[in-house]
Amino acid sequence: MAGEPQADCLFCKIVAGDVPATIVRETETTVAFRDINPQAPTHVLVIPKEHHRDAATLAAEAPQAAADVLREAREVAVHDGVEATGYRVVFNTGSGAGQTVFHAHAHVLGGRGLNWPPG
Ligand code: IU
Repeated sequence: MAGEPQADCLFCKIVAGDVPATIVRETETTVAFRDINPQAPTHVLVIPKEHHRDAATLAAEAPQAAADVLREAREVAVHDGVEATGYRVVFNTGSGAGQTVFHAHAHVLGGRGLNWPPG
């Protein structure tokens, strides 16, 4: 069923507390934790607690949770003090775009200059 935890999903295990992560913020519907391989001084992943494979599926199946993730992205930027200077929110969607973990997540990147277009 849509949103149910998946036994083989790393991020579902982080939500359950079965895999450790450096948690930045947690709400009723989301968890934000530091990326294990940071690409910027602030690199935090915001995930819905429910399992949805990518941002497109999340938006279609659980639009309120998608909104919660976006709101939390901003809260993370405030928490890390990067909101004023600017930050980037990225949803890699599909393997061709670089998605490697198939539980929807927003990357929140900040704390350094960010180029455009991205690589
Ligand atoms: P992607 O958009 O699916 O490529 O992002 C997955 C991210 O998850 C990537 O930046 C990894 O460094 C990160 N990550 C993590 O934080 N902890 C882990 O145990 C694993 C991946 I595996």
